[in-house]
Amino acid sequence: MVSDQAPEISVVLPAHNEVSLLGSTVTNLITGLGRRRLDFEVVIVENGSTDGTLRLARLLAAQLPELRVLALPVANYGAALRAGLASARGRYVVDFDVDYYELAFLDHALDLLRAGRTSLVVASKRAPGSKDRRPLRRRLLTLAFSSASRRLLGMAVSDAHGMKALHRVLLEPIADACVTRGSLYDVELVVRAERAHLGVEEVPAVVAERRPPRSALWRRSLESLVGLVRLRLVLGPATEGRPSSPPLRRSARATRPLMPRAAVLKTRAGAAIRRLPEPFRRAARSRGGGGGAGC
Ligand SMILES: Nc1nc2c(ncn2[C@@H]2O[C@H](COP(=O)(O)OP(=O)(O)O)[C@@H](O)[C@H]2O)c(=O)[nH]1
Ligand SMILES: [Mg+2]
Repeated sequence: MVSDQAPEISVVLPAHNEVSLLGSTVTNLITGLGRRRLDFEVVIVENGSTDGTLRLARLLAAQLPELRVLALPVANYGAALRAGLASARGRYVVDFDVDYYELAFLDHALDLLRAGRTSLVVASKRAPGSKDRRPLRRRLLTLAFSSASRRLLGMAVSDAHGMKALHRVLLEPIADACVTRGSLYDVELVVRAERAHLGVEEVPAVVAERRPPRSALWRRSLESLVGLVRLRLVLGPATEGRPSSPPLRRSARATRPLMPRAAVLKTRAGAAIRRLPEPFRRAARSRGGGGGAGC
């Protein structure tokens, strides 16, 4: 459902070289959100893609009024997320990855946010009740990174990377204060929110690998470690002259049945894929074309 006024929900979707997944992800999201009769917008924030992602995003946006596209010149995940949060108009903002999104998480997070129970909901791949179906080395990397974040920064959530939902106005000053760009933007956002006692709640996530990692794991580990040390210098330790985070809230996960792929393709958003130029249509078909994790 779309209106001229600010929507209740903005879904922010950073996208970099996502030509094979973007079409199906957008279709799933718009179909699933529409079926819930939510008032929403989806904001794709692209930067630095070399595979036609920006063109695809704009072609989709020309057909789907709920979809907006932002483009920045240089590839940078944190800068993209920051720009998406700044441009979001919704009362609540949900941050999904093109290859990792779950509308059951959105349902659950929305319940918590609307009830005023919390201002930031983080989906954790390590919380009790989560199902992490990624390969062992990816799980180990998440474990190591989360442990280092807790030790160095006093982070209370068990995993800060991935899906998040937040109360936009309450988190705006925190998002503005973050100095990190790149892949650790999420960690800084969560740690700052915890230290400001804004109310952070983690919920268990279900995650499977939809594609192999796009950068070598050793390189990613090294970058993450350097980033964490830098962040510790910026933020200081948790207990130095400031109260540490309040006790973390955890809640059980909500589940919803998936919508079959064929059903998604028959929707208005699915039709937008069928009208794309052939190379984009083929890419969407070869990587799942609709249905899947999100509805
Ligand atoms: N705009 C933008 N998005 C990015 C960038 N790097 C990653 N992303 C997006 O961030 C999300 C997570 O990236 P991904 O490569 O799957 O990282 P991983 O899940 O940590 O392996 C996806 O939606 C990507 O398209 C970037 O430099 N710019
Ligand atoms: Mg990913």
